[in-house]
Amino acid sequence: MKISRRNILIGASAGVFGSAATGLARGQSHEGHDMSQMPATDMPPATKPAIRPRQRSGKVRTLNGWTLPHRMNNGVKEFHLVAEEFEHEFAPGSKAICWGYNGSTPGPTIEAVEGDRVRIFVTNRLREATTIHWHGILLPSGMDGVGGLSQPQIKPGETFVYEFTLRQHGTHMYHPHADEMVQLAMGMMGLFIIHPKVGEVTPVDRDYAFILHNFALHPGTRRPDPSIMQDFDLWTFNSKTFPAIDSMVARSGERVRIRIGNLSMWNHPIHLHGVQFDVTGSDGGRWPQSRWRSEVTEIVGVGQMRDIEFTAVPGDWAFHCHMSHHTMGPMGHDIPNTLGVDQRGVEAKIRGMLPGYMAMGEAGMAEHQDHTDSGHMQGPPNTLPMMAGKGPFGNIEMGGMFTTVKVRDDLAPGDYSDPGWYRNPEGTVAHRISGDPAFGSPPRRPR
Ligand SMILES: [Cu+2]
Repeated sequence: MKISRRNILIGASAGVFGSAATGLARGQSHEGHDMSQMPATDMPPATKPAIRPRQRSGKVRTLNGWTLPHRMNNGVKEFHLVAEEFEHEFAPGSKAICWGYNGSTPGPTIEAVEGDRVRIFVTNRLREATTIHWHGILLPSGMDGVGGLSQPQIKPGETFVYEFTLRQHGTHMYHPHADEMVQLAMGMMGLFIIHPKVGEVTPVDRDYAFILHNFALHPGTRRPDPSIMQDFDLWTFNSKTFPAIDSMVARSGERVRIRIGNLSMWNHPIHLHGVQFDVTGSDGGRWPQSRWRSEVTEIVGVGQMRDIEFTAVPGDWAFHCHMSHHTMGPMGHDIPNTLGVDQRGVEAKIRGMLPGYMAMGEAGMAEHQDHTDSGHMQGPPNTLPMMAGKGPFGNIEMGGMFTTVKVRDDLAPGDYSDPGWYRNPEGTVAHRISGDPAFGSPPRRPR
């Protein structure tokens, strides 16, 4: 295996999940009980709830995530989710104590097929009550998971069982409907994907999925702040920020679907370069082709799901939220605007008191990445730089809801490994032809 940053990341998270598993084995209340005495429906699917495997399974590729294994029990698909606390890394340099399921935020993706009967055990290992709402899924009222309304809360230490038959297909989510503001802000969410029973008219070759979210992790703190309503500093795809978000790879000509859910506190206009994509589905399932829309940006509103599909064309293509503050990492809010301000005098004075102080921002903010990358300017502990990521031509200057779609002619079908940077055909890259600001005679609007 080639050693890459991504491999190292996966290795690091395996360590985290490994210790979570140890904790589970110790604390499982049913461990050591004689399970043969219990009625089948009360029996959890495994003595230990699943933790993230190294090899991902399932037809959907959950960005930076994984699919929850199930077991069959008399024709019923059984899953086991555990609500719990663990340490999560947003990107190297920023970790927090988060809440989620089975050791991860988002929790593992549940995948099933229309017509399946599913039984889902939910164990609460938090210190407060929770429930799970199956967002967008058609089911009996008592299985809807709204604490107090459709069921009693699941108290700490308890396991509840949900059971229903899937009567639809589409891209769905699960999340708590108990102390929602806190539990969502801490990272509790997951994808629930239901494949159609009969195959799809236009099949897809690659099927990616992720959830948009936001976290408020104040400098130097270890837990997201649930009271923040707007000024978030971590804008995430599946609880990761660029450059820690996986690239989505495909072979030229393949049909790619990206399923996007939104459980954040903002709507996000999601933009893909290089193609016009079709918006083909939502929690309402895959739409009839007559309803597909050709777009390059699609707003995914809070609580909504959108599926987009396109035919892959070779290149490295940016894929990001179009709200520019959402593609950048933690930044000071309400800072003075230094654009156009000559700060040399101030800098000299402050340097007298604070050696190494450096004024910045007179011409723009892009210099920020050079300062933070080189290490001579460092943010407070446990914060990420606002701009990060290196490409083949230099700094990418992004840090939040940003990743790339990498399409190659020579990628084998089913190969998801990162192919490196695109090698542009000769003569197809923008390049410098002058270094003179007075170059040429461009027309200017007369004043
Ligand atoms: Cu956004």
